[in-house]
Amino acid sequence: MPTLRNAATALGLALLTMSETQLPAVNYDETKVPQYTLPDPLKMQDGSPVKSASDWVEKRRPEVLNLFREHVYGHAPGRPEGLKFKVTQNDDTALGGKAIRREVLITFARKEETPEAHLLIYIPKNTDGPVPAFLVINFDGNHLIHPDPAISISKSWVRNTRRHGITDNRPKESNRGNTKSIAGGNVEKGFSDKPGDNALEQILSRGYALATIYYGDIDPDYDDGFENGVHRLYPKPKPNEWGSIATWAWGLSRCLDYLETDREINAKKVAVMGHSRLGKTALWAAAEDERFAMAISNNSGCGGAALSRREFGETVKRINTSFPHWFCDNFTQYNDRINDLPVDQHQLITLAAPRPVYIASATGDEWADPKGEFLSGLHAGPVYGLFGLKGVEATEQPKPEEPVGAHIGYHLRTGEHAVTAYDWAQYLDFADRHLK
Ligand code: GTR
Repeated sequence: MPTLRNAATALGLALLTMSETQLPAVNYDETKVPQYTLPDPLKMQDGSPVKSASDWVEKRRPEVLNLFREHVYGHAPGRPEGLKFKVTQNDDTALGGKAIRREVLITFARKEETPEAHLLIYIPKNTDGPVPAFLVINFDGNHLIHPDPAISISKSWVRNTRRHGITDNRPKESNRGNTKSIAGGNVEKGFSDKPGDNALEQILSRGYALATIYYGDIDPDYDDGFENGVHRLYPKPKPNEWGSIATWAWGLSRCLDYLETDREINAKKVAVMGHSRLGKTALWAAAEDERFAMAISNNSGCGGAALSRREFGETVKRINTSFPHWFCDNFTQYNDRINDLPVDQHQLITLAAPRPVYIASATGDEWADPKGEFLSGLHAGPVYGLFGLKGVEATEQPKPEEPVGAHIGYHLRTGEHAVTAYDWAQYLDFADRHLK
């Protein structure tokens, strides 16, 4: 009954707009950040201290992971029984002979209504043995990442019409090659229109493979009552079960399941990367799945790298109001009492430990609280210390274009909410230090 549904959606939007107008004004004033105390990463819930790496691995990490599942992102199922991979394209003459292009059809279940997800992979040629890889979850479709005419166009659509005023971002031929940064975002500085000047070709020339998937191939991005995407293969989520971020992260683990079977990829050296809501997703994917060797968060903000207790820029209340489907329902309990949330986002970073993690902010992205993103990295440091590793190696947020960090990388870039050539240059250098 399409008309009834449309009416319900319109009513939903009207209600949403009403509740958004009742939200407190956004704070961008550092002097108005409330006093807060962060949960101590090195203290068990019963108050006992975490003294060693094995205390962390055996006791505290599982405890923190469970708190995030229960209160923030929701518990997700494991690898589904009917998961299948089919290589649908394999061309070793891609990009003028420089790369192998492969497409893999992932089906999540044996049921007929399973969504079809397409993992796109480029592998550099003439390498000695399996290569490390970036797994990037993209915003608008695989075919946007490069003008290569052979990249298939997805039939899915995320319908995330609330993003930056975009009303129709349905994957279509006319936007082929539009996203030079792979990850997506509305502004991408530093790449030109010259052939080869895009993140994909830089990644390949540095000896890495790229695997990428459109998030709409996993689950749509609107409050649909979890009736679509992979959610429809499972019972309706309970208040402590997977919202969309956990679902997209789960999809990334399924991509890694495939990469483990690909002989040209070193699946023990896969960095998971995403921008904005998909940066939140990349961090949660690395938390849930320790097979990921590295995580990269580009401008992930609230519910990603930024500390929630600072309530600077986007707050938990706002994010739960604008995007009620992203987190588990339990998270809404903290809308007006953030200090009762048993975790804060620095602990999301600790869940990557001892693996390297990179957090990137932008000066013009106050909504994502750049300082709060840095502080998360800073306060995750003690957990890396348990492993004898160094974190951000700075006590103050660095100036723009001054990247810092050993096992927790951080930079603040001049400019807007986007993934730029500068950002990718830092990720590649960081990966060279840790994955090669
Ligand atoms: C914003 C949202 C942010 C961020 C961003 C994006 O509207 O408030 O949390 O995720 O979208 O994903 O582009």
